[in-house]
Amino acid sequence: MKNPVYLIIIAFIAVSLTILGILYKLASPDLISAILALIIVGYTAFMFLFLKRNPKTLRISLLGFPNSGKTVFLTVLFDQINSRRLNGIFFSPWGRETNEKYQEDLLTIKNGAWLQCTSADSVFPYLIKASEKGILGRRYKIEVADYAGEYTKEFDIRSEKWLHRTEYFNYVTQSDAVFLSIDCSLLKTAKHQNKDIIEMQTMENAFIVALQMLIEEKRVKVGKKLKTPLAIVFMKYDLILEKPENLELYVSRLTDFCKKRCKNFQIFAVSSVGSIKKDGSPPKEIKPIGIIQPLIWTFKRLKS
Ligand SMILES: Nc1nc2c(ncn2[C@@H]2O[C@H](COP(=O)(O)OP(=O)(O)OP(=O)(O)O)[C@@H](O)[C@H]2O)c(=O)[nH]1
Ligand SMILES: [Mg+2]
Repeated sequence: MKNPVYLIIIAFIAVSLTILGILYKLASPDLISAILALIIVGYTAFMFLFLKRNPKTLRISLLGFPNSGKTVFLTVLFDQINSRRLNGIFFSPWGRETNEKYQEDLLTIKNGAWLQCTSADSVFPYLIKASEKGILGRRYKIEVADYAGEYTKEFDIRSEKWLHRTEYFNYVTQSDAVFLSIDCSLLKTAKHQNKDIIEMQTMENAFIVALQMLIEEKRVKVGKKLKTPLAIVFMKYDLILEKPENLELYVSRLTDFCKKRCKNFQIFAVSSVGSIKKDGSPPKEIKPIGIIQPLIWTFKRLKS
């Protein structure tokens, strides 16, 4: 029992029961009832403060092939949610490491350069603090780890890493919500270029396998749907002139699977930076499109 709060609760109950035992012998029933009421009030107030102080942890896994835009997405997302009240919830990045990491990366992008691809041995856990309004409001700690896109190979049947049950596998199958990141630049060329058509199919297959594993791990019964919120996030939406509602047609096998097997499923079109420069570098001024919506939608479902 590592948490001292539990020890305090047990000690509190033990002392209360001892006092009650003594009083039972010495005092009148009215006095005992009054003391019992006081103990219950004290215990409730303590539990209330305990729940408020200890945030509930929610884990969102962000899956996406290399170069699909995950790290840029997290960087700009953290800048956008910083100290903002959205739908009655106060969001902010949590802790020094998270703040330093996203601010450093944001500066790189603002200075006109993209980020280096995430290396396979450097997983970074981005943390968000979310606090509900009001005296009964709870606090949440939301974790989104940024793994290198290379890891998605664990869900690619043609890869030698197929179903290697590493920590990434656990990260995906034990998460409370899932974001699937799809690169719109592939959609743009997929109609014409064989290489991109193959990459799209590989990606769809890998995502379907990952979802099957999640469904298995969450022990979803036959005929029932997965409750875990699932957001398909089309990244780099600035590159494509499609209506958001048409995007799912590019990955219809994946979206058909999600409609059939997932209860909470939504598609989002996101551009982390807005229109980029002609030479492919980040814009002078970052103007994200739809970047906070996946988080707000997911958080709402996780709370309910
Ligand atoms: N047009 C456009 N391009 C973007 C955007 N975000 C990222 N990119 C491009 O996508 C590239 C990859 O972005 P990252 O965020 O580093 O990709 P990643 O998914 O983290 O990749 P790995 O770390 O290799 O898994 C960037 O270098 C940019 O060229 C965006 O909002 N719009
Ligand atoms: Mg990355």
